[in-house]
Amino acid sequence: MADTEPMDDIDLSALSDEELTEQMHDDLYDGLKEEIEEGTNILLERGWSPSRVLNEALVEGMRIVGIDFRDGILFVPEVLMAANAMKGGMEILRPLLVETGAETIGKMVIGTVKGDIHDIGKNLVSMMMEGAGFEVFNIGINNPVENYLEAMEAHKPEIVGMSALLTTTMPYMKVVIDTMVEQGIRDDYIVLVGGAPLNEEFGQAIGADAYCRDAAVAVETAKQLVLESRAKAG
Ligand code: B1M
Repeated sequence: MADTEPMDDIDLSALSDEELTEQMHDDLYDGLKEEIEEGTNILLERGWSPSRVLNEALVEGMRIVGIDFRDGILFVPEVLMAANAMKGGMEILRPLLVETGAETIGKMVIGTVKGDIHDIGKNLVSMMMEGAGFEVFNIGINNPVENYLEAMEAHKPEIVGMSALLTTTMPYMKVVIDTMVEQGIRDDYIVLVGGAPLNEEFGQAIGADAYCRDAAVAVETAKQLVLESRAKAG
C-alpha cells in the first residue's frame, strides 16, 4: 500500500471522486495529515455530504489501517500518525456535523474507560450527538470510575456514554455500572456503551441500557431512550 518510491506530488483536485477516495485511504495509511485535510476539502467542495466524506474516505481508510495493524504490518507510531491525519479531516468536518439549529434535547457525558487511550470513535460519537442537539461533555480517555461520577455530579446528564476499543478494557465498563448501582444512582441515568470489540450481548451482560454499534446508532438510541424516560417521568 504505502509506496516506498519517491514520487511527484499528486494533484488531488485532478483525481476523480473514486481515485481521490482511494488516494485518501493511502494518505491516511501514510499518516499524511495535510493531504487528508486537502482531500476532505475537495470532496466537500464537490458536494459530498460531511457524513459521506467521513465514512467513505476517513473511516474506511482507518479500517484498512486497522487490518495491517492487526497483522503486524503497521506499528504504533505509524498508526498514531494515521490517527493524527484522521483527526485533521475530522476537525474540518466537525463544524459541519455539529451544525444544527435544534434546541438542546439532552445532556451526555462521554469518555473512554480506564486503561484505554483510543479516542477517535468516542470523539465521532460526541460530534454526532452535538449535531443531533445534545450538549456533550467529553471527558477524554483513560477514565477511572471517579471521573465518570464527578462528571455526572457536575453536569447532571441524562446519558452516560462509555467507549472501549480493547478486549482488556471493555470489562471496566461493568466496574462503572456496578459502582453506580452500589451508590444507588444507576437508574438516574441512561447508560450507553460502544466500541469495536463490544456487542449487544456484552452490553446486556454488564447492565447497560444499550450497546451502540456506531455513532449514528448512538444518536438514534439516545434520542429514543431520552424520550421514553421523559414519557415515563410524566
Ligand atoms: Co489500537 N487497537 N491499540 N491504537 N487501534 C485496535 C482497537 C485493534 C483492534 C487493532 C488490531 O489489532 N486490529 C487492537 C485491539 C485488539 C483487541 O483488544 N480486540 C488494538 C491494540 C491491540 C492496541 C494496543 C494494545 C497496541 C500496542 O500497544 N501493542 C494499544 C493500546 C493502547 C491503549 O489504549 N492502552 C493501541 C494503540 C493505538 C494507537 C494509540 C496507536 C491508536 C489510537 C489513537 C487514538 O485513538 N487517538 C490506535 C488505533 C488508531 C487503532 C485502530 C487502528 C483504529 C481505531 C479507530 O480509531 N477506528 C484499531 C483497529 C480498528 O478498530 N479497526 C485499533 C475508527 C473509529 C471511527 O472507529 O473506534 O470503532 P471506532 O468507533 C466507532 C464504533 O466503535 C462506535 O462508534 C464509532 C463511530 O462509528 N463507538 C461508540 C466507539 N465508541 C463508542 C462509544 C459509544 C457509542 C458508540 O458510547 C455511547
